[in-house]
This record gives sequence, structure tokens and C-alpha cells, in this order.
Amino acid sequence: EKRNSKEPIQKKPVKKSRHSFKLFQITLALATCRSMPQPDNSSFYSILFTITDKIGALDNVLGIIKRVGVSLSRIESRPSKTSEFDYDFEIEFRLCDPKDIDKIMNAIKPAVKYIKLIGSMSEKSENIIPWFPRRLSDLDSFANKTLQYGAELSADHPGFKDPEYRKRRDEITMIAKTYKIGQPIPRIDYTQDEIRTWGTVFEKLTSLYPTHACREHQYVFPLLIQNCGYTKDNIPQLEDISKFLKECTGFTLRPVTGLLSSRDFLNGLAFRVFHSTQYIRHHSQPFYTPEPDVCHELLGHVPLFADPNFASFSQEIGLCSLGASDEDIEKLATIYWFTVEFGLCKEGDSYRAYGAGILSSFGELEYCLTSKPEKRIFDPAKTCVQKYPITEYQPVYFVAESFKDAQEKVRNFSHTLERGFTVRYNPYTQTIDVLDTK
Ligand code: HBI
Ligand code: NLE
Ligand code: FE
Repeated sequence: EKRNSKEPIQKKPVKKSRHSFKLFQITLALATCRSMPQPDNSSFYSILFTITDKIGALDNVLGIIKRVGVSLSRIESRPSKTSEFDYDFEIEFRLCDPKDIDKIMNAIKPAVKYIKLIGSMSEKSENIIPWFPRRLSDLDSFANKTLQYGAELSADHPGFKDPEYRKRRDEITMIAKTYKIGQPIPRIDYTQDEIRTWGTVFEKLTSLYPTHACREHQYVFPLLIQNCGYTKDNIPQLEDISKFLKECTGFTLRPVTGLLSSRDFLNGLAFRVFHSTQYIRHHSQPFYTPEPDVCHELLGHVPLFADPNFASFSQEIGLCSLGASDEDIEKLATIYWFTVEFGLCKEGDSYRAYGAGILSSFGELEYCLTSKPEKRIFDPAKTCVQKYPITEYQPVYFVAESFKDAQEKVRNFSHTLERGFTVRYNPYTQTIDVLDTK
């Protein structure tokens, strides 16, 4: 939450313990808001530093920051993981010249035990960890940054030449544009045409699930019929589904205007937030579309996010993506593609589909289990460099042993990625703790 600038300091006294004589947490947020468009070309930086608890230790560091003329926009503290009485502080501020960051780091260094640059919003400066969301409300800055097939449909899209369809999509995506995390997701009064498209997709797919969908998908589906209004004649509402998922695995839905960048999309998963579109595909091509739409989100993704092992696997990919380099994001997005979107899994002697992109496409669901496409064992190191088409059936699928096994493999793989810190999701505060490598 954005804190009121009139009450900048929150001191929270904590019970005295062996480790803390004067332990308190400060969270200070000035009027500057990261997600606001900046008039100049300045960028945000975050620095983590550790000081040993003694009178004036923090004041000393803040004095240095004051002398270099930097205005902080955020400061947070927490007891350090070290065995001494140390505290970790994270500060955030804006700079116009990326070169100044070294100057500031060097000025602070002598006064602290440990210092690390952990994030930057700047796209231009190199060798800096990209900014990433730390709290749930940070995700509100993503929803409008859609790509390719985003708010504007591209020319070969079946709905492109249909002005009525385009107008309707604009209407629906208005919700995602103004939505803020924590609000109930506004309901949509779907038209008869839209419901008919849904009905066609729903009927065809549900006839295939018993023989083609994985066990977990089949287990959850009846619960969605009972609790969330999944029927042939009704397009379920995101709000009802989000509540249902929250009770199953803590996942929630957040409306989005269209396709997000891989980084933003994966970052959301770290918070167990799934960005979901609310519009439906064009009625002329119900059985396959390259973009996400409600059929894809609700029939493909939602049932699996209700499965604890799958939810945990998805979040793990999300956590790996926080502050990752562009190169590593590409690898993680590819892993995501071949698992969450187009994964197959073993069930006894046969294969079943668990990827949402297959479970929402009648055409591809039938095709994927035939002998036409190639099937390989899921191995993150190999899978992450596999090329794939995004507008036609997949020529190659990867087969996972189980969600637990896939998670284990992704976790081991993530240790090979370069990142100078680890992250941990704190479910109580719904924030990301950055743990340095000390
Ligand atoms: N954006 N809205 C949305 N929905 C997705 O399923 C999605 C996305 N962006 C990227 C993406 N999926 C993946 O294919 C990977 O790039 C992460
Ligand atoms: N091809 C899928 C479908 O038609 O439902 C959508 C895939 C979205 C990545
Ligand atoms: Fe998807």
C-alpha cells in the first residue's frame, strides 16, 4: 500500500528478545510513486546495506546520503540473518545520471558492513539488476503494458476487421486498465454471441478432457462447475474464480488488457498472482487462437492453479524471474511455455495434457497425444533453449514426471542462473524478502 506522506515513519516496537534491544522496523515512503510516469529521465535504484547495531550507525549512513545530495523515496529495515546484532536496510532513490550510482555506493561503503545494489528501473544502464515488484500492489503498474496482440489487434487477427468486436474488447479491457489489486474484479455482462462462442469451446473441450487431460485437471473441474458457474451457457466471472483459487492455493486473478511481457507476467506468479484476460476470442475461430482469452485462462489455466503442487511449481518459476537478466527471463519464459502452457505429463504408461494452451484448444488437445508431434523428457537445461512457434500447433512437447519432479528440476536449474541474491516470498505480508548471499 502507498503510505500517507503525512505519517512517514511507522515504528513498530517488537518484543525484546536475545537478539534485539532496540529492534524496530521503519517503512518510509515519500510522495514519489514508482509506477508514476516520470517527467524526466531519472531512474530508481535500490541498495541493500547491513550495519552493526550501535548508537548512531544508521544516522552515520544517512548523513553520507544527505551529503551526496540524494533524496530517499523509501527506507526499510529488518534484523539481519547474520549472527551479530546486525540490521539490513534497503533504501530507494532516484538518480538522473546512472554514473552517480558508483559514487554513492563508494561513499557509503566505508560506513557499512555489507552493501549491494539490488535493483534499478532504468533500462539503459547495464550490469544492474532490473527493478522488480516487492509488494503485491507493485503489480498494478503492469496491467497496461501489453504487447503485440495487446489493446490494438494486429492485422491478421480474426477480429481485426470486425469493428464491433474491437469496440467490445476496448470496453472489456477498460476494467483491467483501472483495476487496483485488492478490489473486487468487476463482473462482465457477456453478450449472447460471446456466450455462444464459450459454449462451443466448452462442449468440445469437456468431451475430450476425460481421455486427454491430466488427473489434477479432471479432479478440479467438477469443483469449478459447482462453485464458479462453469457451464456451457455461462461465462464464469473472474471474481468468483479468484475467490475459489485463493481458498485452494492462495492464487488470485488480476485482470489484464492482453499479452504481458514475459518478465511482468512471470513476476506476477512470484506473488501467486495470475494475470487473466476477460475478453473472449473471435467467434470465427473458436478452436484455436494464439492469444490468451477467457477460454484459455478459465478452462486451461484455472483448474491447474487450484492444485497445490502445480501452484507451488508455478510460483517457483515466478520467484526465479525476479530481477533476472533478460537472457535468463528468456530461458524461464521458455520453460514456462513448455510446462504451464504446453506441458504433457506421464500417467501410468500414457501421456496426458496439463499445459493450459493445449487444454483450451480443441484442435491442439487432440493433436498433441497423436504420434505426429515429437515428445521429449522435460529437462530445464535443454528445454529452456528449445525454439517454438506461437501461432500454430507445437512440433515438440516436453513430458514431466510429475509437478513435484518438475519443480525440483527447475529449482536445481535456477541455481545455474546468475543472480547475486536470493528471494523469498513472505506470505504473511505478501512481500518479497531479498536475501543476500552472505
Ligand atoms: N501475458 N496476459 C498474458 N497471459 C499469458 O498467458 C502470458 C502473457 N505473457 C507472456 C506469457 N504468457 C508466456 O508465454 C511467457 O512469455 C511467460
Ligand atoms: N492456442 C490456445 C487456444 O486456442 O486456446 C491459446 C494459447 C495461449 C498461449
Ligand atoms: Fe496462458
